[in-house]
Amino acid sequence: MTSEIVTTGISEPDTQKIPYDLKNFKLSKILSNNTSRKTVVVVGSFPDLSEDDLALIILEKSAFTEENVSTDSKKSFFANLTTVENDLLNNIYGSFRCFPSENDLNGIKTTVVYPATPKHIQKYSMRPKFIIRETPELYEEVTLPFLTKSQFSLDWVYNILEHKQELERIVSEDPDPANGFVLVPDLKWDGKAVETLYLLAITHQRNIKSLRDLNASHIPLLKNIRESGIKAIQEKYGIEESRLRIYFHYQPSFYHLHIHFNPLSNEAPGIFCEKSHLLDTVISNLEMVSDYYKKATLSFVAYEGQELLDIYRKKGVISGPLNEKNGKSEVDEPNAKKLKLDK
Ligand code: G7M
Repeated sequence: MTSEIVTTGISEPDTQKIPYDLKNFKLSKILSNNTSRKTVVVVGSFPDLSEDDLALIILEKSAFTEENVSTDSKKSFFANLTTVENDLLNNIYGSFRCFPSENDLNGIKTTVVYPATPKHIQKYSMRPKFIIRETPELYEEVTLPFLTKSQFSLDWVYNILEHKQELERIVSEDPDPANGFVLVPDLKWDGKAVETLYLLAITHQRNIKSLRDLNASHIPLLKNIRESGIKAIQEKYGIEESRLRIYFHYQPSFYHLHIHFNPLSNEAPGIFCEKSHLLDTVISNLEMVSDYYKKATLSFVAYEGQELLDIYRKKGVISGPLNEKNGKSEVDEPNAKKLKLDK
């Protein structure tokens, strides 16, 4: 197997011009506000750019790094306290609101999708969830035709593979067309605290949509991603193999094969058992039965309002009323002009 690992730097600020000014954002709706994850998702617009295009913004308070609390570091919380407000003092207990001056301690990870499609907005809205037990027949009859006609654009994936975007963030790359992949930080990771490290391995092969398409011929690819990914992470971030969670999502949001890497310390969204499939288990299943994922019933989660859920409801697989908005196809258009938002 030809395998070439190139380790480059990450988390250098991107020097591209930002096409919108966050200060001009006008809020239309809060889609979700997760107090334990300290994340809020809002939708609105940049009226200076367009009245019609919608912007989806995810704000997330950053996790602490060890440096943030090290009293040896000039960047630490303790070295940078400007204001300490006293909330309560009672016996041995004290509660304060502290305001550090250092930017690193106050950064808010901000993810923007602009223009956002109705599908993006639906993805981040809080809705009831349902489990769908997808047999191989249901995959062929229902899921596959649906995802073929209606899926998120893969342009961002091809931009990474073709070195058009995120080049400076690449952690390692194996250019082999059959077994190669690119390892990059996930959009969700701020590139700072290794405790919340989140990398994605994206295959150079473009014809594997998801776990469902895997068979024994892909074992060398999967083992290469496993071994080379672990090696690169160990070298660059000092995280041992035994501390890594390496897995697929089913259903994924993007139908080009990719594998998630994060340390166990990162309780990343989507690691719950109805969504994630450990790479080791997938390899082992394929070693035992070469077409395991063609034969298996795979359960996945669908959300209220998702067109796929309604298609399954029409089939009688899931009960519940159909969503009126889903009478028509859920198209991945570049703007969301038709979307009506309640204020
Ligand atoms: O659920 P699924 O397995 O499809 O996960 C896709 C992952 O891709 C998510 O964890 C996203 O945060 C990540 N992602 C999505 N986009 C649009 C980008 C992107 O443009 N760059 C990077 N590096 N990751 C992305």
